[in-house]
Amino acid sequence: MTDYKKIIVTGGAGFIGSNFVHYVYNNFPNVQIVVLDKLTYAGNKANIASILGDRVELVVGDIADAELVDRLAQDVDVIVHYAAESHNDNSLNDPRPFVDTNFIGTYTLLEAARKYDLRFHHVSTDEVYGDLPLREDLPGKGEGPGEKFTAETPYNPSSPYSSTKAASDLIVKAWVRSFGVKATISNCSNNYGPYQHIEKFIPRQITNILSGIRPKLYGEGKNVRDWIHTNDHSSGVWTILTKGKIGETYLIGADGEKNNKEVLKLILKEMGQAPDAYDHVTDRAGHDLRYAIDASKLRDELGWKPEFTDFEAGLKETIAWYTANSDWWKGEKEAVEANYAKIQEVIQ
Ligand code: NAD
Ligand code: TDX
Repeated sequence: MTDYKKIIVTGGAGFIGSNFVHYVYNNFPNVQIVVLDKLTYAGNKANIASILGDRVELVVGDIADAELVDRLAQDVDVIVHYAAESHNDNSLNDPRPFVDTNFIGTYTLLEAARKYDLRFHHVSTDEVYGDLPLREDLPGKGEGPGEKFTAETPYNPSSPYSSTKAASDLIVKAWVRSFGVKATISNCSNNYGPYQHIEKFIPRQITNILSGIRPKLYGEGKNVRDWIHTNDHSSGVWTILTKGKIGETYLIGADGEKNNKEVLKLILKEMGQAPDAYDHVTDRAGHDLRYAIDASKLRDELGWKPEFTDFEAGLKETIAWYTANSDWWKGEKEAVEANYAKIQEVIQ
């Protein structure tokens, strides 16, 4: 249980943030939630519409708006910070919003946490560590020392997105050390589940198939991502918020490594498509090869464990969700694909 009475969740109308808001709403009936979200192209009021009311309030605004943040911070105990510009491909086209939101926005929230002595949790990504070699190229086949990310792995981000997230992690650490802000950080691997924007890999391919468009695989599809269901990310963040040690970084992951081609083949199979019914397209610039999380610190020290570890079952449910909720994504599909068409060429 927790003594927290009122929490701000930034980015709580986005994919992972809204799943966290539902998680807290469903599991902790005494907690009031203020969602602070700018409702960018990635934010959607519909993600939390069913629970808005007495316990959940949506404030539409920018985390870099110091006056607004100061006002909201005055009567809460906690800021859980999810808001970000989150898509690597967008960061390659136009990095500026990533600096404004991920860096300046985080700074603005930290200053409010400092002023009002709030508990602060910063939601970050494994991409701050750069990438790892493929398992087959490593002496311990991916399980040896240093062959997964840990909290000790040096920062080495590749993209404007991941570098601005790395920068935000670093100022959180500095605000803990210099000003005594009561902060923790989590770095999580790739999430999947309902409400994920259709620009991202899994929902893009599902909604392509539902729209009669061939799925698009970058390069040869050998890049590995370490998939975790977004509900497990939520329980990990809550565990850190309630049991984590101030100043510590915890990595969140559920041992879900798969290469992109494997994931796409599972989607094609589940959706009754031929195994080769997809296109290879131009690879992402600077495309990270492999991410893999060693979550033993969170498991061993705080007793967390993931529950939704059957990836195929989770993927099936996710496909069913996008199939049943076409109203949620259909209006945006054409624009998302037109945007991709500008940067990706079919190479087969
Ligand atoms: P998302 O793009 O789906 O949602 C981001 C949300 O933040 C949106 O609701 C958007 O409106 C809001 N937002 C953006 N700029 C804002 C601003 N200036 N002020 C207020 N709100 C703003 O992102 P997501 O995939 O849900 O990621 C959420 C967080 O989790 C991010 O910090 C991301 O770095 C981190 N993360 C994501 C993953 C992943 O797999 N998607 C993995 C690890 C960590
Ligand atoms: O159409 C596609 N085809 C494809 O092959 C897209 C959109 C992606 N890909 C590849 C690129 C990646 O190797 O799939 C993989 C996953 O791509 P994204 O969904 O764009 O995720 P990624 O770049 O791995 O970053 C995600 O995980 C870490 C989130 O978007 C980040 O916010 C998070 O920090």
